Amino acid sequence: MSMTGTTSLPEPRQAELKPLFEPLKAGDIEVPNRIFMAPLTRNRAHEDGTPSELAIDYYRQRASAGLIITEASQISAMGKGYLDTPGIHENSHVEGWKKITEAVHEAGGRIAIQLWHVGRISHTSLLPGGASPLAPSVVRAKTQTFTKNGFEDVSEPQAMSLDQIRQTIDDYARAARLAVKAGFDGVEIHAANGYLIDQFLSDATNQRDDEYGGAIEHRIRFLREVTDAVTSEIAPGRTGVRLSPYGQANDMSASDQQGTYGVAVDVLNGRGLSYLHFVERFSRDIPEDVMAGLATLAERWDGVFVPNGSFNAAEAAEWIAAGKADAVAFGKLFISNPDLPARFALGAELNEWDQSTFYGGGAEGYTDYPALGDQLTA
Ligand code: 8OZ
Repeated sequence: MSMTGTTSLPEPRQAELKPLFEPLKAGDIEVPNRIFMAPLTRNRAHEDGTPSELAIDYYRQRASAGLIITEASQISAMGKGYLDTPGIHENSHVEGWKKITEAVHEAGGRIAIQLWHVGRISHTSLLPGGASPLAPSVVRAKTQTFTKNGFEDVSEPQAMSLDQIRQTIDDYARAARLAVKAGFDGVEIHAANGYLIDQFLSDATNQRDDEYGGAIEHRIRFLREVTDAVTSEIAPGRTGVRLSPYGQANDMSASDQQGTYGVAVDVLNGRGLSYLHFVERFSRDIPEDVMAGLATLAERWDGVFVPNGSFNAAEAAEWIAAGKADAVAFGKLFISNPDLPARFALGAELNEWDQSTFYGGGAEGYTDYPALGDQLTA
């Protein structure tokens, strides 16, 4: 048996790591530790968007996380941008996810689903009827996505009509409703990394002149209405939001990062949301002034704050002890270490990850990373 669940976590051997193992109330979600599993795209779902059977084991193995945030899951067929990502818009998806939430709960864990619409980061071959991707404006990203033919340039998007915007907001509400039906403890609104919501926030990708574009007070409208729609279906205290201020993923930029994301934080404040999640850095060499800008934005937030990006255990504990974070989300380390919290507590060696099995494939590099218990009995 792998070490999973919440009761089997050993006492941390290093006193400095204790802050990681304090329980926390993230809105309405009570978590036993501050070690969150970051959302991780793995491209192993069935073609119709139903999560694979393997995903049941994958998430169950990681149930000792304070909170699991699932891989990004499209809220509609038009929200899909890569091959074999899961959805949360059909009953078959609900049935697939139900098996996963039950397995995680049985193992003593908590799991929230990340609600995703890729916007312009897609390809006509992935969309119903070969449609063009949806976006605030016709601004094509200089980036690629993964299709049946391998890596391909993303397609030129169409500018969303007001009807398409309304429909998409309804799709977010339906996804939240289906998430509740599937037994999730919460949802995370993916407003980061240059996907649809982020595309509305940035003045580089949003060139609309209606009430959804122009000044930041208008560009923020889509995030606000999505958040309203989601929290009309699931408690705000069970809704987290992920942002990536200063992020450059998917050809993103914005002329005024501090102003843009400051208003985003303001719009999310005062709602009693579960948490705010920042993608802080994809690598460790982020300039000091960017880190300072991110810290200023985090200070502006009135609730539970969860940074993510290349943290190790000591750093994460330090941030929590210093009041700079309430929990920390770990990505790649959770890919290769299903029992990451136990390993942190014991000061055990960490498995290295294999980047070649991150996206697509089967059990290899997915469900076959050993937990400590497995190694002892192997
Ligand atoms: C890696 C590959 C494909 C998508 C993100 C959902 O960056 C993603 C993603 C990551 O937020």
